[in-house]
Amino acid sequence: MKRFFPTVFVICFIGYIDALNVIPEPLKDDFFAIYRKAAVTSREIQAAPVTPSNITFYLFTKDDPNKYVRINKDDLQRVSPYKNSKFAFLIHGWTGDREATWYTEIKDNLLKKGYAVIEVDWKEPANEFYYISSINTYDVAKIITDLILELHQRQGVPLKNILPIGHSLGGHIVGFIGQKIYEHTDQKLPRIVALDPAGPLFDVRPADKRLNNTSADVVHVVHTDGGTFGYKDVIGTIDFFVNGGSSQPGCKRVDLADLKTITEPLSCDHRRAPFLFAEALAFPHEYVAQKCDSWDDFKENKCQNGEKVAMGDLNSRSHGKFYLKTGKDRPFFKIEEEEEKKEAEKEVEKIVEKGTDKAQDGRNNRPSEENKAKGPLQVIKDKTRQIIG
Ligand SMILES: *[C@@H]1O[C@H](CO)[C@@H](O)[C@H](O)[C@H]1NC(C)=O
Ligand SMILES: *[C@@H]1O[C@H](CO)[C@@H](O)[C@H](O)[C@H]1NC(C)=O
Ligand SMILES: *[C@@H]1O[C@H](CO)[C@@H](O)[C@H](O)[C@H]1NC(C)=O
Ligand SMILES: [Ca+2]
Repeated sequence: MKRFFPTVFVICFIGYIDALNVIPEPLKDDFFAIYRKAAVTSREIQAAPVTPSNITFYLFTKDDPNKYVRINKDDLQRVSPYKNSKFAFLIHGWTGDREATWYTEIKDNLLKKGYAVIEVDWKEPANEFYYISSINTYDVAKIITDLILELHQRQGVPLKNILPIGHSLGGHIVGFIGQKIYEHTDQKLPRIVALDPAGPLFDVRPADKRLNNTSADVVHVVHTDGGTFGYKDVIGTIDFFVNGGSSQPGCKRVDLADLKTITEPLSCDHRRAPFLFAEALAFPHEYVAQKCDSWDDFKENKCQNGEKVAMGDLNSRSHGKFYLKTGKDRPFFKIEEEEEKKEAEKEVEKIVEKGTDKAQDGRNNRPSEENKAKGPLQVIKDKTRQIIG
């Protein structure tokens, strides 16, 4: 694994490097810098080994949502009184730590559902250059798995009560945990949750070297930044593509040709995933997704009879691609009327364009400059007026 050095990627990223020179100063530490860091240092850096001392586990229970006890695989006595509850593990991503802002929110929502929650801090291995942290995920997963196996074998916690939830690189860690549990016990975890699992360097790995659809019985995936920092394609057994899965309302588009105009973190889309999931746990009825083949079909209401699943439903056994829309501010399930109207206008524009394409095929007539200037909504209104008199 450690030999799997990304020399190839370095060459591929030369193109990005030029673009990165224009990144504004405040963003230099952002996720995007992974490409440059990987390129400059791939031959100079030796990865430090990951040991159990690099990973800290904080146990929270319903008795006091604000108080934790630290546990480790050799000291699980504090867990005994809770051995009949479900256990969720929260696992952050690159450059993260236990202060990850989403931990508290998901933890509190899960405590209310009767879970005990273990916040995992793997900050040292997570704060290396990206490609090294991405390789560290495998060893981090091994150490977390060792603790889960102790919980299971010594404390009698059934594997069906274990729920790993990871964001970004943590999304692949939960996959490796599921696979390792299966290797050790011949049993699969019932569910793992990957929140915008990392794309860079993983999208070129074969399926057995990353999260995949056999990592657990249900591999529950939320996509928010596919193609940039997140994994773009279907990777689980149930994949939720929020707002299409690659860009989120209220986040600016990442435009490599025009990075100077960007003032917010480039990873806004990517960071949205755990907060959407937190809300989906608290308000399951506000996060109902629809099974559909594509975002375009979903937007054109072609899947209205399709199956519906709540994104926060931790018991669903459904398979496939699911789509839903959200708004741009918290709570994200609120979609402003203004946004809806814009969306609707865009849709109409498309339909009108398609219509004129068809018209061109048949009669070779182009949309008139006059109609273009009016805008699609007005054109439709005018046409309707003509028809109904
Ligand atoms: C893990 O901890 C050891 C000692 O505490 C340290 O030397 C090592 O660099 C750490 N590993 C990583 C990957 O940070
Ligand atoms: C998923 O990864 C595991 C572990 O590497 C591998 O055994 C399994 O075949 C992979 N599943 C798929 C569908 O590729
Ligand atoms: C996993 O994905 C592979 C292809 O990527 C597919 O052939 C297989 O049916 C999937 N298995 C499950 C359990 O979804
Ligand atoms: Ca994006």
